[in-house]
Amino acid sequence: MVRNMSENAVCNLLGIKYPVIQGGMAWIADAELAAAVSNAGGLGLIAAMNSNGEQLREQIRKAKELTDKPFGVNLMLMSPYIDEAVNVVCEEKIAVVTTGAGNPSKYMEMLKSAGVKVVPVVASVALAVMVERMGASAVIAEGCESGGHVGETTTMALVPQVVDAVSIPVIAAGGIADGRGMAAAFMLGAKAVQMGTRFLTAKECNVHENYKQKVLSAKDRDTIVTGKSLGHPVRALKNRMTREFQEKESNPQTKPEELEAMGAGALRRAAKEGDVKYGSCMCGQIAGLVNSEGTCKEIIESICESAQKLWSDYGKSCVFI
Ligand code: TUI
Repeated sequence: MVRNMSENAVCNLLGIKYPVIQGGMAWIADAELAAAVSNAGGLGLIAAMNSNGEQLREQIRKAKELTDKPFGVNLMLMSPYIDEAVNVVCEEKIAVVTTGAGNPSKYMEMLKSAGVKVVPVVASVALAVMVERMGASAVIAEGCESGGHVGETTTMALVPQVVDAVSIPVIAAGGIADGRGMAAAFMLGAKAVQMGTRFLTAKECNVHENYKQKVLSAKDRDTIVTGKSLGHPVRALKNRMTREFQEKESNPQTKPEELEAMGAGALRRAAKEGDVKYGSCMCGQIAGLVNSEGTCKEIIESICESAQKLWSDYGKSCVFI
C-alpha cells in the first residue's frame, strides 16, 4: 500500500494525494486525461495551447463534470490564444496553472488576484528566481530530456541548481517515467514530479493510436531536437518529418519562414490525424522505458509505490562510508 503523502509540500499546496503532475501536452492533454489523472490522486492538466477561449472553457466545464478533485490548465505562452486563455482561467476560478515556453511575468498579477496559483515551467535558474519573486507558488524545473519545447540543461543538472536558488517547492520534469526516476528527482531536492511521456500511453489519453504505438515501440535514441535555429527547439520522435526538417535546418540557404511552415500544424497532424510519418510526435527521451499502457491510476500508484520502496531500501543497500 502506498502511504498517504500528505506531508509533501506540493500535495499540500495543490490539495492532491500523490506528488505527480501530468504534463500539459498541447493537442493531447484534454479534459478526459486531466480528470483521470486528478481522480487518480495526481494533478491533471488541460492544455490551453490549441484552444481559443470558448473551446478552453468547454474543456474546463467538462473536466469539472468528470472530477471533483483539483485540476489545472497549462498555458503555453507562445499560443496565439494566450490572452483569451488567461481570462477564461480567471473567470472559471481554476485552482492552478502551469506555464510553458516563455516568461509568464506579464500574467502573474492577474492570475494571482483571481486566486489562481501559478506554477511556471522553467528551463533555467534565472527564470526560476524571477518567477519566485513575482509570486509563483512552485516551479517545475524541466530538463532537456523532455518532449516538446526544451531548454538546454539536463534534469540531473537543472533540478539541484534550481532547488538551491529558490525557497518555493521545485517539481522535477524531463526523463521521469518510473519509480527510479521519481526517487532520483526527490534525491535532487524535488518535492514532486511532472510526467508527460508516461501519460501519452495511458488508457485515458486520447492521442491517436498510431502516436501511442510509436511511443510504445520507441527506443532510447529515437528522439531528436529540431528547431534550434528558430529559437524554439522541440524534441520529437525521429521520422520523415524530423529528417527533412533537420536537412533543411542545416542548409544555410533555407529561410526561417520555410522551416516555420514545415512545423506549422505538425503536432496536430500526429496527435489528432495519426500521421506519425509527417507529423510531429513530441515525446521525451524516456520513451524507451514506456512499454505498457495502463490507466492513470495504475501508472501513478505503481510509480509512487516503487519510489517509496526505493527510499525505504536505500539506507540498507547504500553503505560506502
Ligand atoms: O512548453 C513546454 N513544452 C512544450 S510547448 C509545446 S507546443 C509547441 N508547438 C510547436 C512548436 C513549439 C511548441 C510543446 N511542448 N515546456 C515548458 C518549457 N518551457 N520548456 C522550456 C521552457 C522555457 C524555455 C525558455 C521557458 C522559458 C524560456 O525562456 C523564457 C525567457 O524569456 O527567459
